[in-house]
Amino acid sequence: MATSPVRRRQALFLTLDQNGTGSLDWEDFARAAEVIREERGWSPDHAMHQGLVHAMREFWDELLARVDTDKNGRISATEWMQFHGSMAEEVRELGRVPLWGLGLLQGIHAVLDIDGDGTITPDEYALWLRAIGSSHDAAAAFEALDADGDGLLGFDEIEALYRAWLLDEGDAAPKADLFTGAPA
Ligand SMILES: [Ca+2]
Ligand SMILES: [Ca+2]
Ligand SMILES: [Ca+2]
Repeated sequence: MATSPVRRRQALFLTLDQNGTGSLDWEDFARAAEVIREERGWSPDHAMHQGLVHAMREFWDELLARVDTDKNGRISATEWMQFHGSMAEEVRELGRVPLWGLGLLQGIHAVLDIDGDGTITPDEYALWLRAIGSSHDAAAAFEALDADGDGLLGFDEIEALYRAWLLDEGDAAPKADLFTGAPA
């Protein structure tokens, strides 16, 4: 059962809305950061925790600037679906993520790179999935996502995986959902 891009976008929204308010807000990301902090045993003032919160905050601010069209500080399901629809159009036309979207991609990479060393390991990916409350098999998803099989996700891979997440369907659909780890 292959997933469609629209379903993936909807599923990610529901997964990220951790506090179940029907919209995305900073609290959803702050919760994820807390889960990671507790699992890692970091104190609130630990440099890695602060670095991760900073990365999440930057990503969230960029997301709000791009997606929160009514400027109420929250992202509704409608805003979310409209944003991804227009991003998909642009990526399809250009064959790559437009320059203005690279900040968002860097933000995604920085959030998944939990220790901030520039690469995403299977362990970091598994922690991300737990932090957003996803119970999918992280190891299987990572193996499907790591196209060159070097055991890491680099920025170039994230860009390609994001394009596939955004656009590909049918037989070309990604074998695993980049953000939620769901199998195709
Ligand atoms: Ca809004
Ligand atoms: Ca890392
Ligand atoms: Ca890789």
